[in-house]
Formats: sequence, structure tokens, C-alpha cells
Amino acid sequence: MRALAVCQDELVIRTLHRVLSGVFDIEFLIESRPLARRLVDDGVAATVADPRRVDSYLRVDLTPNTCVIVEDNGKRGLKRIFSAIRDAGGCLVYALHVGNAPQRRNFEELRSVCPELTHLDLAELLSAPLTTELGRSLTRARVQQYQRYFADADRVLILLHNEPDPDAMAAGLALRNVLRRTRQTAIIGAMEGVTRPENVRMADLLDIQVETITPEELGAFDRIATVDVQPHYFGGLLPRVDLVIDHHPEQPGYTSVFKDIRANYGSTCTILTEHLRAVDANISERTATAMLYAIKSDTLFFARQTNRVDLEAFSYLYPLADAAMIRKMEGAEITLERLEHVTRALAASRLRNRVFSAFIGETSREDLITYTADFLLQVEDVKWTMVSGIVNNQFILSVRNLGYTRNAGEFVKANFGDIGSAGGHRAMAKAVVPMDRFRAKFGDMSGVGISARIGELAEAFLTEGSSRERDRDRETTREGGRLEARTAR
Ligand SMILES: [Mn+2]
Repeated sequence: MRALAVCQDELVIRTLHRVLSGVFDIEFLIESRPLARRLVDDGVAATVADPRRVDSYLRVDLTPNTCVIVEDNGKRGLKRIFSAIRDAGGCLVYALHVGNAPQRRNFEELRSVCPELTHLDLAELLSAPLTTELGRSLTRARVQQYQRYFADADRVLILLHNEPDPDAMAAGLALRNVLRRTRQTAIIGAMEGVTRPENVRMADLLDIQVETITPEELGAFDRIATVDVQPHYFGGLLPRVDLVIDHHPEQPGYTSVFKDIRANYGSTCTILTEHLRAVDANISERTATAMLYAIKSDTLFFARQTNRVDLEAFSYLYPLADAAMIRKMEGAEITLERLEHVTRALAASRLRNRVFSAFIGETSREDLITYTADFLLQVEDVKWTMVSGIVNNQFILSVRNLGYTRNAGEFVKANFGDIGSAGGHRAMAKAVVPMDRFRAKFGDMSGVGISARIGELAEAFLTEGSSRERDRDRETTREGGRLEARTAR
């Protein structure tokens, strides 16, 4: 690849030469003969020519595939240079602005001569890496301070919030790494441990031990750090706080010797990636995997509260982590038990007018009904899911919707509020009704009968008040795996 740079400033020339000569065959077009001689002596390809003349470019064999970079140091005459380049057949044209910030009106003026012109601002090109580097040295100083402060402690507690999530657990591992401590000398703990299946699975797969800490045990630690949470969360139980690292908005009402709170970051692990990088710490595959998974899960894979720094931390950790392990952890949400409930729901279901109603029969836990309702909301064309089942002789109905045409909470209150507890909000709601009261109101029905009845109630609720136009949607019912489809009139 060839590049031609039209520059007069020695610093800019030497910088471009260093940056581009590895990839490009780069040549400089220079006005000053003494400067060109100096550069040629140093092995820089430089030609002395007038950049405002077309034949200057013809002499250096400018082709449409040559990248032409023109330094703009604010002096006049740029327009003539670009016209000459255009006339000589140059197409890949760049203006490199140095010195003062480029003016908008100059852009337009130059584009009138050279429509495909791209503007580059030297200050802008430098700013991201430079501010990152300077910011890192501030972080380094801060990290070294707390490292020293923790160095002589016998027992360190890294405290997480209750039911620690991936970000909390991974931040615990990362901080232990920054503090250069082991499982024995820095305990990762929580007042209430990990119970949710996906979190248990992460802890198991990555061998993360989160110890359950009682308030009485807190006094036995020489240093206490909280990560992904701030001390106010523990309501005055903590005897001391030495370090807080968190990405939630800063809370008043506590003191800590050190703190690093960055509410604009997508995860606590993003902050800790910067701490680890600042002190050049080695990051093990296990820690990198945990942290990468944490960033992915706290930002919903960059769909929420994401910052450039989160992406930067992600790309830094990615090559250090075990991606196959992350896929395995993500699979955790689907268990055989949950899948079995989805299958049961399909076996007695009805889909009409985008309302999916299903009955899964007797089951051991309520969360399996909720999970099934959430899961089925992913099905194409489904806008409402109504999944019901029986737990301990109680009829449980879980309602989910997309797009909030009407309020799910109002639906359950209107239909079940008289015989049991019913409530919720726009997108999710639940009703719990004793089975005998359910039968007394709706009659003794079979699986698909219940699905159909609840589906009808939902449809009536959704069309209430709106035009009573009859649908021509396909209606599908399933019973025991038998599929019946017909077009409703
Ligand atoms: Mn978090």
C-alpha cells in the first residue's frame, strides 16, 4: 500500500513516518529543501515539490489507490493543494489537522473541492490513549496505597452483598488478586450466601467459595473491604470499613479509609480490571473468566449502562479468559427441570390472538411456573403468556406480556381478586387462589380446558373497550401432544 504525505512540519513528518512505515510505503512531499535533505539522510523518503501544482503529484506517480494525507496547520492555501491532488487523480484524501481545533466552515470549503475528503484531528487521535494512560497512573497510585494499607493484616474480609451475583463474586476474586492474597488470608464472604441456580453454577464451575459471615464474626477481621456494594447496605453492622469498590451511585452515611466508586461504569469488575492493569498484575484464567462473565451479565452484554471503559475491560480480559466456560455458565439458566415444565406447558396450551395460555398441572415450586411464563414470552408472535399450575393445592397463575397494551396486574385483579390474592404491574402479575375456590368459580376443568378458559378471559380483557372486531387469526390448541389448528371465524 502506498501513502503520500504532504507535510511541512518535521515533528509531524517524523511521527507519521514512525507510525505508518511498517504498513505503508510512505513518501513525503516537502517544500523546504534543507528539511528534505535532513530527512533523506535519516532514511525518510522525501521529495521537494510545490504541493499546489498538479505536476508535483504526477511526478511522484500518484494513483487513485494512494492514500494522500495533507497536514493542515491552519495556514492558507489548503484549498489549492486539494484541487491539485484531485486534478492529479487522487481519491483517498485526508486532512490531518494539527494545532488549533479545525473549523467547521473549513470542512465545508474543502469538501467543495474534494467531496471524499476525510478529516483527522491529531489531538483527537492522541487523546484517548493519552488520557487512559494518565488516568491509569492515578489509579496506580491509589491502588498502591491501599495495597500497602492491607499488606500487614492477618485476616482480611472481602464482603459481598446478599445472594452474590457474578459481578460481586468476580470482583471478590479480582480484589484478592490485587491484594496478592490467597483463600486463607483473604476470605470472600456474604451475610447470605449464593442460592440462585445460575449463581451457584458459576461458583461451582469456577470454584469460588463464598463463606457465610455472621455479624459476630465481623470483629475478627483486621481489614474489611466491600465490593459491588457499599457499607450502608449492612445497616451499621460493620465495625470498620477500609475499602469500598463499587459501581452503584455513591451513598452517604459511612466512612471508609479508601474508596473507588464509579457510578458511570457498567460493572464493579470494570473498575477492578483497571486496578489490575494499573499495577501490572497477572490475571489468572479463572479470574479473567469470572470477570468477563460479570461484565457481560451486569451490562446485559452491553445492552444496559455501558461505557467505553466496559468495552475496553472486556476486550482486555477476553484473550485471558476461557470462553467455553462462559458458555457453560450461561447455559445454567436452562435446567432439565425447567425444560420439562416448558414441555408440559406446551402439551396443554392454546395460542390465539398472540395470547399464549398454558396449564402445567401439579408442580413442586412456584418459580417453575414463573420461569415457564418468562420462557414462552420469547416465542415468536406471542405478546402475552398466561401460565398456570397447582402448587400445594393452590392454583397459581403467572402473567407476562410485551408492549403493555394493557396492565397485567389489572387483569389478575379483575378475574381472581375476588377468590384469592392477585396483583402485579404492567408487564408481570400473579394470582394465587385456593383450588376449591377456583373450582367453585370456574368449574371442574381439564388441563387444556383451563388453558382455554384463561386464554378467553385474557382475550376478553384485551378487547374490552376497544373495537370488537373479530379476528381471523389462526388458533392452535394442543392436548397431549396432538396439534389441532383451525382458522377461527
Ligand atoms: Mn454489579
